[in-house]
Amino acid sequence: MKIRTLAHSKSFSLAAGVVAVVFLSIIAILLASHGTPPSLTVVVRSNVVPTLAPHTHTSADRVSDNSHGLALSSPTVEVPEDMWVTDLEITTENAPQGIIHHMHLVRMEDEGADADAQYPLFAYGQDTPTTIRFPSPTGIFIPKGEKLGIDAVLHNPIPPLGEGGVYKDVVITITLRGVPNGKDRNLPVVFHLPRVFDETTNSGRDATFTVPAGALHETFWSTNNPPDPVGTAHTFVEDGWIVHMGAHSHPWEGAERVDAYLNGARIKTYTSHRTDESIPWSWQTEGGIVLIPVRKGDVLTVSTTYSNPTNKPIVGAMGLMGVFYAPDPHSLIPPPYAFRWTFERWLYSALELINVRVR
Ligand SMILES: [Cu+2]
Repeated sequence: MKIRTLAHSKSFSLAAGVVAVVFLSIIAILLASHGTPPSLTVVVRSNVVPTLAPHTHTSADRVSDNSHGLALSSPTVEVPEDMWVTDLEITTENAPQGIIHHMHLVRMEDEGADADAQYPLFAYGQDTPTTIRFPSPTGIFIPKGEKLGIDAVLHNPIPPLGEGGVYKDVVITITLRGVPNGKDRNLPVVFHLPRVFDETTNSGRDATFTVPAGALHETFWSTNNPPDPVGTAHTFVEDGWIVHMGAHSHPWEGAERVDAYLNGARIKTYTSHRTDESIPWSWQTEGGIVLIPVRKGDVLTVSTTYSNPTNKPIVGAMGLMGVFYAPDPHSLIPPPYAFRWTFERWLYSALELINVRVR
């Protein structure tokens, strides 16, 4: 009995040792894949808004209308060295976060350029998370000397639609944290913003559409008509990964969901909820890291679903999907990713075959 126990405990301690080694290896791999801590920081601060006043907002108003939204830009910030942005953070000074309707980080090609004309490197929406982190080995690559700026619209309707206070000296900021060249980031992400909008009433930069009176779970679609200057739908020109997604809609105007589709098959759904039930305007739409393999020629579209129980149309509804895409999975990233890409692509193709086309 004694001997058996001894033998048992020996094999047990050997097994425990093996388990411990495997466990520690997994931890080490997870830590390694988490990436080098950020060592570079660039902060872009908006111009100061001396007084942000509240206003009344109805279903007949758009955020982009004069006296509703307040357009805001920033002084230009020059990036001092090549930088791989690993995470982003949006903050507000002297006002609650909810006063930002949207904020774009843009390239200012020339001093004094019209920021609104630039395609954003990143877009934040009122209901989207205030921080973003990119999975290693991806990041936003910004070369030394790049000039960055903010292109934002503040919106401060009175409750229950928004905060509606009077705020002095309001500033909004975006903080970029990252690492220099030669660290563990080598796969640059590109931002796309497929969106739903009504081509008969606007160009897509405004990106609004009308929800008819009495609409019940009505779905509105992005178009897929080339040319595609503002990304109403996106056709991928290379194999790659979608590595991060998030959505913006107007749950306070009856938005129920935003869906993304690859070649017509739904790949992602975002819904909104209040972060604080006692605060009617505290809407949050979750977003985050995803790993969705895409193939050259795949088409990404978006839809959003609204209900409008009132007898008046809602003219400023929105539905957008922010997507970070990393091209070329084979030559730049480590073999396990390439293998996974091939496997998951095969899986997606199989799923597409059996999926009921939704469009
Ligand atoms: Cu909006």
